[in-house]
Amino acid sequence: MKRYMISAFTAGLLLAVISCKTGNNSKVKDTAAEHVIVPEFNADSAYRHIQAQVDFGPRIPNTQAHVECGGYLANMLEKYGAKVTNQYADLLAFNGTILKARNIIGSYNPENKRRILLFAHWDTRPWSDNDPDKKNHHTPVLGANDGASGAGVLLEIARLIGGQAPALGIDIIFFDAEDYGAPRFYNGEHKEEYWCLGSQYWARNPHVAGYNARFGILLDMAGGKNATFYRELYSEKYAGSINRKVWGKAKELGYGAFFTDEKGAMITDDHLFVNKIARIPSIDIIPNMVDAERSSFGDFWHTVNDDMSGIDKNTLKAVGQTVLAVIYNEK
Ligand code: AHN
Ligand code: ZN
Repeated sequence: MKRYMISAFTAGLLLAVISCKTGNNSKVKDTAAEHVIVPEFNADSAYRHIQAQVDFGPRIPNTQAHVECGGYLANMLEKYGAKVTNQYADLLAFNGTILKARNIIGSYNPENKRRILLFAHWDTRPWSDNDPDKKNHHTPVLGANDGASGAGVLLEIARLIGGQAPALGIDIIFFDAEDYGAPRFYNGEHKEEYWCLGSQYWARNPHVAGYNARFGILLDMAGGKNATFYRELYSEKYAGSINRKVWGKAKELGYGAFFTDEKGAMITDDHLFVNKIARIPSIDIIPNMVDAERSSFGDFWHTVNDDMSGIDKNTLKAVGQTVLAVIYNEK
């Protein structure tokens, strides 16, 4: 009887220890469930996606290189597990040219109503009209940074989403015909609506009826050496809290030198039309230098020098990792 009581006592003690342990374990599990795992952005992979686009040559609407690069971007999104929608449209440029445009949309978890929109333009400018040498003004821009960088970073993000889905549905859009705005040497009207033709078209004709997203992030020229990202002013106006979220996350990750906590310029870009027409609060990550002498975006901008030598993997990493951390932390 005594022996039985002792073993009952031991068993009780053992149970207490076990339950105590289980208690601890479940506590650990709870915190683990709250802690999201953000994938590691691979800047080498993003760089290769930029190189691949540049290797097609300038991606000007109505050219063979443009058709081929569009195929590449759509194939990569598909390879990385996105549901791909191609939006083809004839868009009217400032000079009467009809542009055979193609917006390329990659959707993850399309049935999820809670969504984030990531976008970049993929076309390149037909004129280097900001080049210091006037004889280059009719030479197309190669667009390593102005065009390929944003799409390259987003393709790397697509690869990672394909491997590990975040809580929200994600749409990645490569907008066409962003950079066909009237050149400086054009004597006619210069309207802001001559820029961003692809995003204006999509905002009026979303790929899904009644499309909405919690917010949008545009990457434009987000891969250059010594890039500094100021909080762009249309972004502040339409989506100030998203600016704060992104700049805060960048600082937390140690990328505060790229994402300086200061206001920048007001820039007509794809996010303006996503804000105004589609009414999705959207920001622009763009290196807008407020007091720069010749160009507010850097010396490469709309010149014949926008090639791979201006691309910096450190910038790609800072931008890519920050955007990933933001989207994986949304619930
Ligand atoms: C203007 O220069 C008005 N907007 C700049 C938009 C742009 C051109 N982004 C890349 N290329
Ligand atoms: Zn441009």
